[in-house]
Amino acid sequence: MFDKILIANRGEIACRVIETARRMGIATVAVYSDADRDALHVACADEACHIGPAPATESYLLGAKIIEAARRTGAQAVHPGYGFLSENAEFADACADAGLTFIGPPADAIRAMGSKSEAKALMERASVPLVPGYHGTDQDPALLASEAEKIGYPVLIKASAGGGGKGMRIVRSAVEFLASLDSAKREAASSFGDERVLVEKYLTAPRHIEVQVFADSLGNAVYLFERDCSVQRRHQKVIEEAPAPGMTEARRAEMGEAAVAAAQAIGYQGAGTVEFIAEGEDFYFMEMNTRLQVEHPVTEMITGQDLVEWQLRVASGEALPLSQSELTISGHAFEVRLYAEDPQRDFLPATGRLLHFETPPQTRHLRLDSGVRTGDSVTVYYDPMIAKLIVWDRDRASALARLRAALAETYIVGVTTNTAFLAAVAAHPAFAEGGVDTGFIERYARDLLPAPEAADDDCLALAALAEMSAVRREAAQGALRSGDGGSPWFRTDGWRLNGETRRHLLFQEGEQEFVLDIGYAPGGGLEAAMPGGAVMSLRGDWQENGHLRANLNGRVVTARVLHDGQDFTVLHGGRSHNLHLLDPRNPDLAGEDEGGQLTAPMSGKIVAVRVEPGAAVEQGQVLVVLEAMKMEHSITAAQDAVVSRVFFAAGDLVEEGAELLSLETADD
Ligand code: MV4
Repeated sequence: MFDKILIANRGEIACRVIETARRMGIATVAVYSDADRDALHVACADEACHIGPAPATESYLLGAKIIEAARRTGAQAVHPGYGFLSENAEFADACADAGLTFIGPPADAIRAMGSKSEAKALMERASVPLVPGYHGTDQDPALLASEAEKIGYPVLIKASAGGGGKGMRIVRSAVEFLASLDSAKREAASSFGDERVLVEKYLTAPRHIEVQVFADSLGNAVYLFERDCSVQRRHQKVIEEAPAPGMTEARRAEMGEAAVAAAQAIGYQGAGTVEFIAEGEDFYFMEMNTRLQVEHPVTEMITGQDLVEWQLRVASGEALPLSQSELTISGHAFEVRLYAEDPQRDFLPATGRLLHFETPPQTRHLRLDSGVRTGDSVTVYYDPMIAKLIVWDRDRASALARLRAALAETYIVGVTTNTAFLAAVAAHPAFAEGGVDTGFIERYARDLLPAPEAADDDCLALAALAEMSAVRREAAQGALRSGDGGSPWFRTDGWRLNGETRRHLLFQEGEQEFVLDIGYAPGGGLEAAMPGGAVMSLRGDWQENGHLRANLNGRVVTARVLHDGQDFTVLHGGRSHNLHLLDPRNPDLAGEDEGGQLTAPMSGKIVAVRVEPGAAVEQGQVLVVLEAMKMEHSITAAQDAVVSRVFFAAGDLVEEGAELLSLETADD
């Protein structure tokens, strides 16, 4: 076994690998960019090497820097995690050339699965079931059209070099074929530098079922059963589970054996995933991922195995820890990916500092794989995944109940997240039924993306209690400092020296405003007239753990209220509300004129700056094009103006709210 390994990754997967290495007594070396000096993965490792500036192309994607770091620290092997260099055959070769073990498959196995059409040809020879279609080298459009006719419409044109949905075109009838072929070829050429395509029967409502495989260097190979990852949004997985709902023992063995055959056909070693799409009784090979995947924890939960430990054993030349007959499934597991993104704004990635990050405590039923902690920032430089929440229980229904409960007790403040969206998916009756297909999210988008609910009376009452108790505490501290123990501030009946026994509290949330009229009640506690007219009696105490335990009209409610100056975040009932208290003595400049500058509406990359300083622009004219989450957004002039300064250029990464350019308008 290795004495020391280097982890060529960051975030949760780097932490995950370090954890197993530590348990096995293997020393760890982390690598980090400028943006990750204080990151959790650096703190967890025994040693760490700086490898460059924040952009991944200048740090985590630079194989030479990573190999140099391994040399310098005496690491014997490199774990690539997922993403970055994990499926880069040249990097795997470079590791071998430097005398380092790449903890992953042989470079040639990565290459064999890199091309879709070559992979299909290999799989065909290994008798792995393929979607009916054409994946030959002759690319004559007339031939492709006649193949489409043979397959029968609808068909799907895919880029041979592609993956992940890029360059795909659905063709519903023969009249559309040649036009779709042209556009698929153009996209394939620009995305992959290779315009070759293949044509397949298009399955309209498939499920995504993938099989975990493992092979060692001694010729053994096993499957660790399947994961169902059908709940996806634009090819991004949202919830994964194991085992797949409705899977029979016979089908499981059939798919598992096909997956093992696929791995053996390319001389595979290490952890791999064979992806299938399944419809009805049929399943077909899609692609093979030659890495440990994000969703591997659900497999670990149902098999009781540590897949990183398996990877380390196999890479160091040991045999697989278990044979096929020794592997069994116990219970059911779900994983959700908590992302910094805004479901209300087309899931645009969000950035910011995690002011508060809270999940229920980890138990054998709940696992949290995270690469960040409270106080860390989510930046534009890397994938915005915050953590993975994984639950396990004896059966699917119990595990799903645990997932819902865990999401209801997950509170993240400081960055917008998909937590409420995940909770809506987990709560959906069609998902509870099990066995949804890849169209689930689109089909139920209306249920899953409800308009955000306004703060209700309970939420406002909790914020008001926090404000009133803060005022009382400040006053009490003032009295203590002045040694005036008999100060009327200590009285709880609301008597006030300045006679201010009632207050109007004006809370703002987004565009909405809420006014409460609150005061001390004659019998003790507080009484508030709520915005809708209801009257509530309120009492509350802060508990040791920072929770506010309140009594609202006789109901006992426990919530977390984070209070920072005029800003209150109320975390209650699985929802989070940000309320801003308008201070009557120091009113904010509401409706401040921001005409003089133009800021980035979201974090992303500048694709083009269409104007120069001095340019006169018209209302509606495109000034800057910003790319975020693989989509382009045009930023236009709100009124006629002259550009005075431009702060960024094409290729720059910008954070949400960054000033892009300054404008002079006629009335300035
Ligand atoms: C398909 C398909 C239907 N029929 N192939 C999407 C990305 C790539 N991994 C393969 N994909 C698909 N290939 C045929 N012949 C539907 C998809 C597909 C999909 C597959 C798995 C999970 C989610 C998906 C979402 C949309 C489309």
